[in-house]
Amino acid sequence: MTETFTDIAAAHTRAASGRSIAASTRMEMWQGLSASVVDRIAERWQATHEAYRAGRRQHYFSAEFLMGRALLNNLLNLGLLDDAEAAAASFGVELSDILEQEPDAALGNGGLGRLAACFLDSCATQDLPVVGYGILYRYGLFKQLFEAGYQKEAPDAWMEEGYPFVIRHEEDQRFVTYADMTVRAIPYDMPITGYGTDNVGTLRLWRAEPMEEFDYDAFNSQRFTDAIVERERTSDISRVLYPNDSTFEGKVLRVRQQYFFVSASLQQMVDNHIEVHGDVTSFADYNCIQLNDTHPVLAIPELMRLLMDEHGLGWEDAWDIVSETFAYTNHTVLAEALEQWEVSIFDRLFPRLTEIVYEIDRRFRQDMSERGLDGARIDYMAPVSGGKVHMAWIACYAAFSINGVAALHTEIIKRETLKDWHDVWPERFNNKTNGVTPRRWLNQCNPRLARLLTEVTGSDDWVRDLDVLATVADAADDDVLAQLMEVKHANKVEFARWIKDRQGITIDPEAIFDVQIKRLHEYKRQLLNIMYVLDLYFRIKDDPTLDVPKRVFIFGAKAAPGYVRAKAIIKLINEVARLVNDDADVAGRLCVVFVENYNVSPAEKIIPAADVSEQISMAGKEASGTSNMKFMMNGALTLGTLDGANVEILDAVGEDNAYIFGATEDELPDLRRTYDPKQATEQVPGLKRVMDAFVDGTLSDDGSGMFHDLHWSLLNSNGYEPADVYYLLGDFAAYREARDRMAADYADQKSWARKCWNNITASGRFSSDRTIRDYANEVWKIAPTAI
Ligand code: Z15
Repeated sequence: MTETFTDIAAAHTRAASGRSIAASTRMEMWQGLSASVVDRIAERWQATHEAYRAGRRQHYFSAEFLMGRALLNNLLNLGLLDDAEAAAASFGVELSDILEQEPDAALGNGGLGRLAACFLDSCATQDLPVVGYGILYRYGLFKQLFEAGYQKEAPDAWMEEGYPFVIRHEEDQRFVTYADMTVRAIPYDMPITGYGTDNVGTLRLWRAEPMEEFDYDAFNSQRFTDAIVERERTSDISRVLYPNDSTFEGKVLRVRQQYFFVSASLQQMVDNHIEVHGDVTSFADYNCIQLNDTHPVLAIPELMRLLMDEHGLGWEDAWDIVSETFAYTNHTVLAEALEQWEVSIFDRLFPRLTEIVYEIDRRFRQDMSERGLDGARIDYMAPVSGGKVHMAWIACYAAFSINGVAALHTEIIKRETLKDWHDVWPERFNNKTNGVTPRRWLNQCNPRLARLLTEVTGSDDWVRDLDVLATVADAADDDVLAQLMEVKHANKVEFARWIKDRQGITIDPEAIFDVQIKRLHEYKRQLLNIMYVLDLYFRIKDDPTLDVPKRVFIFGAKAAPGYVRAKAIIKLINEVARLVNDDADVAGRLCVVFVENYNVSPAEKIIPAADVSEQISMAGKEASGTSNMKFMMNGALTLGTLDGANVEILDAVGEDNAYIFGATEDELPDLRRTYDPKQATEQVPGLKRVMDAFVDGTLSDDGSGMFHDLHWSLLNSNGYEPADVYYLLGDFAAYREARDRMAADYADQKSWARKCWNNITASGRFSSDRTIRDYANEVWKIAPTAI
């Protein structure tokens, strides 16, 4: 008799709990269902490894993979949802309750890490021979708590209760050597299922462990604690994800992490290549590596080392291979994100790599002077200068492809950030506009909309080919639009219930849900958003008869623990929330919600319920943005600046279907020349009142002075940056006008619904399937390989 999924899930649940199903916890049921999924795909996973083994393959190197939850995603990909429902029913619980047990795998900070996760999904769905490589952090991104409105951080021990979706492969261990220690790198593989395919991709995450379980001599000779300490020092390497997003912090442990995972991954790749193809000379014909930002750039000197020191190649032959292997993605133009390591740190940790980096530097300088570049320019571009190793410059020199992540961003790096490299090698530069996976970000998180789209298009083909939606762009009659609004309304009701449960806040589903969710950073201008909220609050206080549509302002954001001003903005938003939510004069009209501990799974609840997508970074600063695409797919309208991928969203939907405001990237330099934030404060309607509220006691920072600092930074230069660096006061009037107009437009529900439909059906080009197809065809040169 064949075993049903329920039988298998029950067996795995009992194995996890050691008890009867009736006595098992829902967490143990989650373990049981998850183990059943792994059981179900094991044979195909093996077959996929074998199918990819001998052909050309792609390797995605990233310090971050922000995976979120895995179980529901896998059930949907494998067509197991009904089976899982049946299993849960037989256990006497709701499947949704089981799914809610799963911790987020938050092995990333924000956009860059989540992009890597979307890419893996698209590679698997399109049968592409791609493996992701990263670090199995024991602690993912910190948990955010609010205490008296302040952000507090708590450790995220996400695997502590066991995690069935990673499989340890002891037999595939490698050793990574630093000047002062050697550590074991043990791979843990996560299966990446695709939608509607049998192929199963792989994410390989390395964990650091001591060479010996224990130093037994030390252990047995009264030096017990020394033996433990040594253990801890090696395991330190994969202990924690650094919580900075787009800011460089020159910590030794961080560069150890970087070397750790690239060295282990390259050793394995080279070994595999030799095993299959006999020797290392054809390595670049079969292997390509995408560097997700500069975090894995040590792979460049490390591959040189392996080819020369371990496999006997000379410099030229090794460099030929290296320069045909690597492609580099740049994700930011912010200067503070550029990785520049002290040469002394390099020297202390990896002397051989330092030698190689110096030789790369020497040859680079020679090459450039032969091309006729002047000394100052060569020194600026050199891999080593001013006592620093410049990771981006090494990447630009060695990589055959350099790409930005949205059209505008790629133009800016060509023109400014990486101009000197573009002058020398224009052919290396290309754009790959980001995308997001429609599996997680539409089909999975928004089942009501998914059903409607399947009904209108006649099949679920759109889940694998989002361009299908364009064929029904004009098919929305009044009935479809009414259904669309019903879907949105139901999602808002569900979100309201969720936030009530989670944070005790009551919100009105009839209100406009206006959302900004992303890392807290000054350039993203959450401060501008909350300033508008304050302004609107004062306008209603001044004139209670003012006709303003009901609004719920939703925020979600983590600040890097050391980013003082970002933390001040969090406190400020929480204080405005308190002011507004406690004031009976605006009750039922305005409400501010700060979703605590924003992460992938909260995003899956928030986005389907959103009406307005806030994408308000100062033009030129947000490389792409990816939440903008998720909102669009789920029928929220963009309120944004012409920045990053917003430009392409506007292009896709047309200006009647998006709300664009503010200074553009090319206007800003001129505007800045005459810009006076003090004058703006006096002259722009509403601004003075808002600015005063920072410092006149309306909002309390408990005497810390942090609100004074925010106020001060908007009005004064600190000597090396201008006042109001991110042009909040300059864009305030335009933002207010666009946001007011947008809210007024919401009243015409039918015309609003039409805009939402236009956004959804135009979102095909923002599927990461499109992005990945472009990488595969234009950079990686790999083809789908179905098992
Ligand atoms: C990060 O999340 C991003 C850029 C970085 O340089 C680092 Cl270190 C982290 C983001 C960009 O800010 C965002 O605009 C982009 O959409 C995302 O990467 C993915 O490319």
